Amino acid sequence: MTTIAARPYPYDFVPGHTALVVIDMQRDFIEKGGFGDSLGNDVARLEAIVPTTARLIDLFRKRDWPIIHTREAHKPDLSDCPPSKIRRGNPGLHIGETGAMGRLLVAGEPGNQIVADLAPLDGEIVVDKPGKGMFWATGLHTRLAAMQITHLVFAGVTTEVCVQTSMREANDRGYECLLIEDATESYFPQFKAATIEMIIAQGGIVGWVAPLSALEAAFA
Ligand code: C5J
Repeated sequence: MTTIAARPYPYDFVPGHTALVVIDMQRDFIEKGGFGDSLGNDVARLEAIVPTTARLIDLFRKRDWPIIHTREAHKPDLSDCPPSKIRRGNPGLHIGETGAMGRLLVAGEPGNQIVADLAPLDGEIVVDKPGKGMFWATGLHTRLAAMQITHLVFAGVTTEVCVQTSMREANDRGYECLLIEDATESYFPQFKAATIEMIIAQGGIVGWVAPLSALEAAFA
């Protein structure tokens, strides 16, 4: 076990039982012409965390620790996308409609791929999730249990939507969760700040938060 300097108090990292989860670092959220951009967001905010996230992935890769990449992705016939989800958002472009990088949030489309600098390697787990949370309709809990994973380190976008939802789902399933605060981002800085405060409130009601430097220092 290795102790990581974190808030609200040190996090016990257990090598062999810890996986990295990189949430939705896909072109649809990070690049111009994708879903996030179509909603009128400044995607440069999210692109800025790519180098930190790459360092975090590298830390896990060098030690052969498990890495899970998620994508928010729907089947081409949208049978896994509730009409309520399709209806919301930008009145111009909805999930399944065609943007500059193909159909928005549809599996297999160019915009649905993880950005080139963070592309998964063979052997890493890639999970297509139809929901905001990574456990809904993915079977991931069963896979993690089979790998004897009890601890999850989180990165990715957006902090208050898919990262927070996934972390809360994981917390309810008994995982000890650590969010790397400079490897996650939101289109809205105030939402990221509020999410971090919510996670660590009341003795870590959802989990822990630390900068990447704390992880790197612990495993230097
Ligand atoms: C959103 C996500 N924001 N990955 N998805 O719709 O956070």
